[in-house]
Amino acid sequence: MATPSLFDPHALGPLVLANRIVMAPLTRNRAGPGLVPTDLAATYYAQRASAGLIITEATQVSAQAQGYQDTPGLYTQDQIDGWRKVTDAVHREGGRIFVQLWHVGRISHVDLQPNGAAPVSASALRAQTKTFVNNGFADVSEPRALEIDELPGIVNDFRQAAANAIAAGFDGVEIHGANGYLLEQFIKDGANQRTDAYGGSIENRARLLLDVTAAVAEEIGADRTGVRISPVSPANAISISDPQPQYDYIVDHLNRLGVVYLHVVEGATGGPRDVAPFDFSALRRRFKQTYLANNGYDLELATRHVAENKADLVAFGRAFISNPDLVERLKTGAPLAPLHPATLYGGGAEGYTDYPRHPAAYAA
Ligand code: 8OZ
Repeated sequence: MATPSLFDPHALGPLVLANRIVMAPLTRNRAGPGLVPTDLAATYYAQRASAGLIITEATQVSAQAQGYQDTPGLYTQDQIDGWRKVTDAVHREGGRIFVQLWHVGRISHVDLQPNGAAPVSASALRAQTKTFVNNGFADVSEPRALEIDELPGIVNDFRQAAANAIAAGFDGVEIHGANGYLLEQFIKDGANQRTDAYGGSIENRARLLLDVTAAVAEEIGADRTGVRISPVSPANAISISDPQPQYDYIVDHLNRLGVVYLHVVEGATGGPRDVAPFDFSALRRRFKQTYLANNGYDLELATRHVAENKADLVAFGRAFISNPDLVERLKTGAPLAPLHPATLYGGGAEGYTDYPRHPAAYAA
C-alpha cells in the first residue's frame, strides 16, 4: 500500500474529503447583531474551502452558553439563516463544513449572561482567567454549580443546536469537549467537585460529555458527529490528575456511540506538545474511526504523522487565517504569509477576508 499523503482524499462517514488538511475552529468575534454570522463570514469561510474540512469557530448552543463578545450562536432562526449563507458559500466552492458547538460554562461574564445571571459550571469554582467582554479583557465571573435537574436542559440545547446545524446546511457538527469549557469542566477534577452522578469517578465525570454526544448522534447521526478533546491542556485554567484512564474511558464510549471523528489537542492548546505525559499514539489506536490531530503541526510534522498512521487528518489553525489557500501553498511549497495578531479578534474585513491567495501556488 502506498504511504498515505496529506493530499490524499479521506472518507469521513458519508463524505469524501478532498484532502487530509482541516481548518481548525478559530474564534474571530465578528458575529453581527443577534450573534448572527455576517455575509463577511460567508466570504471568509468560502475563501478557505479547499481545506479537506472546515470546522467553524465555536458557536454557542444557547444564550447561557456564550462567554465572549460577538461569538455566533445557533439557537435562533436568524442564526440558522446566517449560517445557511456560510454553508451555501462553502459548498459552492466544493468544500465541507462542520460547525463546532460549545457551551463555555464558567468561562463567561455576567454581562454576557441572560439577565446578568452567574455563569454555570460543574462546581462553584471560579477560573483564574479572563474573557473578552465590553471591548476589553475582564476576569471571568464567579459561577454557580448546575443543579442535576438542569443537565437534561443542557443536553437538549446541544441536541437542538445540532438539528439547527443540519437545517443550516452543515455537513456535521463537532462537540467542543476541550479547552476548559463546560464539558471539560465536568471531565477534569480540577473544576469538578460534585458528589452526584456527574462528579467523582472517571465514569461520572465523563457522563455529561457522553450524554451530549449520545443526544447529538441520535439527532443527526453518529456519522455526522465529531468530538474535540484536550486531555492535558491547561487552557482556561483547568487541571486533571488522571488524564490517561479518564480519556481511555471516554474514547471507549465514543467508540460505542460510533462518532465519526475524534479531534485531539495534543498538548497545551496553542503551546508545547509535551506539556504533560500522555500517550496520544495509544489514544489514536484506541479510537476506531477518524483521528484528527491538532496542535503545533507544520507541513513536516503533519506529513510524518499521516505517513506513520499517527493521524488520519491534521488541523491547521493560525496558518489558515493568513493563508486562505493554505492547501495549495503546502502542496506547491509557496511561502506562508504571516498573521497580523491585532486583527485576530473582532473588527471587520481587515485581517479577516483580505489575506490574498498566493499567485505562485496556482502556476501549475
Ligand atoms: C481563543 C479565544 C476565544 C475562544 C478555544 C474557542 O480555546 C476557543 C477560543 C480561543 O477553544
